[in-house]
Order: sequence, then structure tokens, then C-alpha cells
Amino acid sequence: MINQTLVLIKPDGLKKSLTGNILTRLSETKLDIVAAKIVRVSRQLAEEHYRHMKDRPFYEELIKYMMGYYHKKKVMALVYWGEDAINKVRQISGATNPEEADMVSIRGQYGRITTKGVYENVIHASTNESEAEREIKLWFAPDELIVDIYPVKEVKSDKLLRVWV
Ligand code: IDP
Ligand code: MG
Repeated sequence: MINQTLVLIKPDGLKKSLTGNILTRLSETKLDIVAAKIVRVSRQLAEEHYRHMKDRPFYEELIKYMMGYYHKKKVMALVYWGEDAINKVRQISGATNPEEADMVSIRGQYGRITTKGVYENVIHASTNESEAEREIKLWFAPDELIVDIYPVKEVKSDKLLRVWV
């Protein structure tokens, strides 16, 4: 089944200069990248992304991690699309806990657990179709994807826009 999934290269992945390595590993899936950008993560975005983790003891540390506690406060967001995209990307990413992850998975290769107990696991990947839909819509606007994955509507807006001079 063809589906799509949100991938985030988390701040530790960027800080460790792993962007190229992670994208190379992901290219093994032979999936298509249909959207990509660098994002500065606000607290609001981090909290919305991880809203299902709110009751966990490590929640506050997790939010700080996603906002970036290194000077490189950014993540790379991508949408991968193709046959069984969600499972393929989860598979190559590895288990959540980098110590338990298969050593040749992305998290097994590059992740670590901090002394504060945060799983710095360098990559996020959606786990199922409804999570992927929620997350892709959270991180991307329709026009940032080169394919129309979900239905869109047109609205008139008098919002102030920044344009090139
Ligand atoms: P996932 O990223 O494999 O889908 P989730 O359970 O959705 O795993 O957790 C979201 C993120 O929260 C993980 O990627 C990891 O960074 C962090 N996390 C999850 N469980 C723990 C934990 O037990 N201790 C510390 N951090 C955790
Ligand atoms: Mg998850």
C-alpha cells in the first residue's frame, strides 16, 4: 500500500553533522522525498508534535530537546512517499530506545541516552497513517508538498505576507 510519512532529523542529528548520513540511509528505502525544509522549532510546535507524551516524566526534557538545546536550534523536516513508506522508514530508523535499537539502524548507529535520561535518537518517523496525516499537516502547508496527498481547500486571506523585494 502506498502511503506517506513524516521524517524529522532531530536537532542532535543536525548538530552531529549527520544529515547526509541519515538521508543516505533513508535512500535505501527507495522512497520519494516529496517535501523538505529546515525548521526552527517553537515550543508550541514541539508541544503539539509530542502532545501524546504530555504525561510522561521526561516530557519537559523532550520538548527542550526538540527545540534544540545546542546552538543549532533547528530540525530538518521531510515527507517520504511510496510503497509501505511508514513501515520502511520505521524499520530503518530502529527502536525508540537507541540502546535497544538494532545497531545498524539509524538510531542504533547514531543515537544516545543523555545523563538526564532523554533518548536522543536523531530521527522521528510517523508510526501509522493517522499519525502521519496529523504530523504532515502540522509541519507542512499544502503548497510545500509536490504531490496532493490530502484534500485541500482555498481560502481568502488578508494576512500580512513577507515577500521578496
Ligand atoms: P518514537 O519516536 O519511536 O515514535 P515515542 O514513544 O513516540 O517514540 O516517543 C517520542 C520520543 O520521546 C522518542 O523518539 C524519544 O526521543 C523520546 N522518548 C520516548 N520514550 C522515552 C523514555 O522512556 N525516556 C526518554 N525519552 C523517551
Ligand atoms: Mg512516536
